[in-house]
Amino acid sequence: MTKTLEEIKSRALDELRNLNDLNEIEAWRVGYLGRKGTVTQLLRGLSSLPIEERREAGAAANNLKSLLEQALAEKQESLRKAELDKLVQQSRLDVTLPGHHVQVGRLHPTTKILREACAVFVAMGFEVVEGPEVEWDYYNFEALNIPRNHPARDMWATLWIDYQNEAGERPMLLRTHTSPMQIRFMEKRQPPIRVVMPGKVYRHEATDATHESMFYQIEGLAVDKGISMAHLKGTLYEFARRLFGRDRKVRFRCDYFPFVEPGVDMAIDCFICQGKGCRVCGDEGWIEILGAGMVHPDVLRRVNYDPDVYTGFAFGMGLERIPMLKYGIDDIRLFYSNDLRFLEQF
Ligand code: YSA
Repeated sequence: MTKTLEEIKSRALDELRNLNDLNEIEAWRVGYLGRKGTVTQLLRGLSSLPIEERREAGAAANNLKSLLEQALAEKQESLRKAELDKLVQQSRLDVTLPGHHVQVGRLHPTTKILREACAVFVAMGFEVVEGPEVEWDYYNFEALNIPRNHPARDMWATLWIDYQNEAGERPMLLRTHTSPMQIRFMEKRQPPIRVVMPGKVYRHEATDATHESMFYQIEGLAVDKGISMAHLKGTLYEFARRLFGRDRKVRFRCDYFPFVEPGVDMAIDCFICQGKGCRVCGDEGWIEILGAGMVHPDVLRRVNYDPDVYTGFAFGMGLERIPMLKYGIDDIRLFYSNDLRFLEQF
């Protein structure tokens, strides 16, 4: 019996030493220590031995069982550790590998020019204020001398909000210009006023090289005693000089807006054709950047300012047209088509 146990022991330990895989080890366990395993069978067979041999053989067989169980536990542990070491080795940070390229964002060209333009006005003593893009008919039209059914409404192809009041009217819209901010600001403040009010505006119109259906405007307003057309022209000339440089030409022409009297528009000579006429300027040689004028006395009265005491000038400029003129961008639609090849140039 002792000889058999010694043979089993050395065979089992030899086999176990050469195993390197958890599945093989499990098969080894079943073969020796499982329900029908060699050692288990041996223990079961003890009952057939004579009583005097049984005790000694039983102790020896149980010792063998414990020894094999311990050898098994150590082997499993060392294999698990080896596997873990392998995993750690594989996932170790290799600082010599090339890194991932992180794309750095930048400001959109509209944001840049908006900040640049506002900074010029701030340097001239204007403050900066923003307002709502969804607007009431009253502020966008009525308070600006453009009542319902006034033909001037056709100048601003309007996107109306699908909301009806009790009278069955649709009084809400996406603002077509930043001019409603003139009224909102004057309702809240008293002269002297010097303010610029930038923001998005929306028009239901076909797009082309110089027209978008969503674009930015900067509204300007100055109200005080003794403000004249000379202040308007001086301010806008200075703005153009600071943004475009001394060499660009500026043109003022009479224009009509119901909320000013007199009204003008201001244009800069076309950067592409130098005033000769091309696709971008529509063969005019000039690109209009803003409408302006002296605030109409009725508008002043509407916000309870006395037009015999106060006068004011106002302007509304298309923001995207400024970088177009400054950097020679020949299509306004590039600004909002999210093409990185364009955006990365700024
Ligand atoms: C006029 C007098 C004032 O006292 C104050 C403001 C104004 C401007 C008026 N509110 C207005 O919106 N006039 S406008 O329709 O001629 O637009 C002003 C400027 O916005 C234009 O000169 C042009 O530069 C730009 N613009 C107009 N439609 C555009 C556009 N830019 C891009 N896409 C469009 N569809």
